[in-house]
Amino acid sequence: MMEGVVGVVWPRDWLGRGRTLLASLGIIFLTRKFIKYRKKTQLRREWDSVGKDVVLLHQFASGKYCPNLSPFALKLESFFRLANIKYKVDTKTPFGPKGKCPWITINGEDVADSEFIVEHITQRYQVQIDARLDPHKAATLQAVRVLVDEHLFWCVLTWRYWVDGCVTFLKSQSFSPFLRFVFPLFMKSGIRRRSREQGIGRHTPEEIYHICKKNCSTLAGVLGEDKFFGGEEPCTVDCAVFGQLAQLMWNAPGSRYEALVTKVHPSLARYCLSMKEKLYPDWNKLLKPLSVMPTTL
Ligand SMILES: N[C@@H](CCC(=O)N[C@@H](CS)C(=O)NCC(=O)O)C(=O)O
Repeated sequence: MMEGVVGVVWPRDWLGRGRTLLASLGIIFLTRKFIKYRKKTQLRREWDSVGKDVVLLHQFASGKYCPNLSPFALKLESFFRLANIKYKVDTKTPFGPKGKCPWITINGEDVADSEFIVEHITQRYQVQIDARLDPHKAATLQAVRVLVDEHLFWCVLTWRYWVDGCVTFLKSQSFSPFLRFVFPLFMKSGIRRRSREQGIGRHTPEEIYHICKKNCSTLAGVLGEDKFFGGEEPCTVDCAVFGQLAQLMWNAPGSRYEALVTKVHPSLARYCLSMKEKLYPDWNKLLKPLSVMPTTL
């Protein structure tokens, strides 16, 4: 009897065996597809349960000193707070339809890319926080936004993961011992390759620092004596600037990159503290584990 079953499942001829192998691969493929589909349906149900018109922000878990290691996630969370948009956070699925973090789900619809999300929410909720900006100021701030999101970001990313090999960065995160071990293995080579493709990775570490310093000096110049980039009150672009500068201020402890905001341009550190005070009365509660870094200027 047993032999008979074996004979059917694993026959003697190669054609029969090939058929069995093909059928097995088909079953594995379909099972994986089914598991993936079920998981997605379950997740979708969870995401939809946040309620109508509530934004679900998918992002990474908090760090020790700063609510997010992703400048773009911090940008969005700051924007939702500034614009009084109801939101909840999901840290289980940080990577969205474009393979990047952050992204959002709202009323069953997924939107990816922080800037598209800002535009989407601004339009949908008729957000008016930039209404007081004159066209010249608004245009200048857009240029500042591109500077931080597309240029400063690459300097910090390349230094954090490749040049510094994640050493300083890991001090600011509450990763598990396993993640602490594997994270640099992947990130170092991955970011090296991508930074080289982008272009910044072709510069020396000194040159990358120089570019970052120049960016910070430009930001300090634009900020001038103002409290926020938007003036007396923050505007949408402040959220992007804060998201990026917070990475230097809180996620680069003891490094010369941190010193760019705390020592070289203390007006930028004061700015970070003003944004934190304005938008995050619960800052310390968001951190994981609760640990407050002294911020003396
Ligand atoms: N343009 C995107 C950039 C998002 C982005 O680069 N996110 C990083 C985390 S800070 C990411 O997901 N990286 C993963 C990857 O590129 O594979 C946005 O504004 O949302």
